[in-house]
Amino acid sequence: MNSLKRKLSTGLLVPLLAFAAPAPPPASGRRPCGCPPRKARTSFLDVTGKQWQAIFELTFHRMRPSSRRWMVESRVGAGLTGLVRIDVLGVGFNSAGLGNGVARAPKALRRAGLITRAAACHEVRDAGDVAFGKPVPQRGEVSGLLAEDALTSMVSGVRQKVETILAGDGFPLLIGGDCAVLSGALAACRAVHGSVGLLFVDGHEDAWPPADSTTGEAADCELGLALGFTAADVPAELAPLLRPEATALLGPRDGAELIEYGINSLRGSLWFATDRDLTGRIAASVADAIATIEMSASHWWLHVDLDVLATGQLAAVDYPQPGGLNWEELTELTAIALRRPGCTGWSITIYNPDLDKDGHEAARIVRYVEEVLSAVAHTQNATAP
Ligand SMILES: [Mn+2]
Repeated sequence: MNSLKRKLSTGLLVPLLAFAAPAPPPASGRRPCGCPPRKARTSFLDVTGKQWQAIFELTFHRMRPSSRRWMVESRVGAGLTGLVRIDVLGVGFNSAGLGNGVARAPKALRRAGLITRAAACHEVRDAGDVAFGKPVPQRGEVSGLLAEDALTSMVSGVRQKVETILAGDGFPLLIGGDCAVLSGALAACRAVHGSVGLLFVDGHEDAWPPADSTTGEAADCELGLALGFTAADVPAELAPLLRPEATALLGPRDGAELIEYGINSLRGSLWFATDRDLTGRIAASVADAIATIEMSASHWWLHVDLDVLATGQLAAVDYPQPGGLNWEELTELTAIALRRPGCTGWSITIYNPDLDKDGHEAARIVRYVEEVLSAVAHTQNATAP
């Protein structure tokens, strides 16, 4: 990159055809013909600056198998392929209304070297922590949600910080806390990009109506609320903002529990694959999920609840279940997602340092982040001109 920059006259925007990557298979019959689309990624490099400024991804669809007419789809995105700076934002929020458990994760992961290890393969800035009101572990009378005031101030705080990061061309990496942090991230994306999609990777569906939740934790409910599937009288910060056709669920395995409690599953309402559905076909499944999301949303968020992993892979979570993915599968899945220009931010939630006295689980999570970023950086190096 540096030698390239030296060769180029400064002050010019130089279009560079980066590569032509094999495209994922068409996800539906909306394509003009059955032949595989061709993709090219064009980048404009500001040689006076330090970073790639934008990535334009072009997809060419032939109208008919032998036709000379092509339909061109273009998409502008940042994504990690854009060599943008990663801004790490801690959100030590525990939906149980407590200051311990998952609330301590950002501190524990920083202590385990998250920032420095991630910075080994990418430009990384520590954007600090989101401040929010003191949680009180009581359920709201109207919403049924625990620690409602702290929850709404946390969601607003995340939204503001993520909006600032996105407006500054950074790539937000949110470290929870639990899944309630997602509400603020989605709101920020929608405010900045106009609409938002979601690749939701979680051992649970997180779509309990708050009043029916046995715990009252917002982290049981955030996806159902974001989709507007659960009719609930909740604060404006948790209003629906996500369309089901722009949402994909990977790895949920709490179907039996939902049946037991009479809670509607999201299966059948949107793109959905349990841990078993994903076994042996991670790459194809993720490509299909993303292709589906991108039919409806040019920008989408990647949410990773670490309880998508099997307990044997990560035990430091509050709600373990049988089954689950292994680290290699989660790493592969995450790297595929982060290579997409439409991926606009990433959250990692649910690690509980109180269940990890010697810190070995924190070290493994940091290694996961490092391996993912290394895989993404490797793609960049292999494809950069
Ligand atoms: Mn979750």
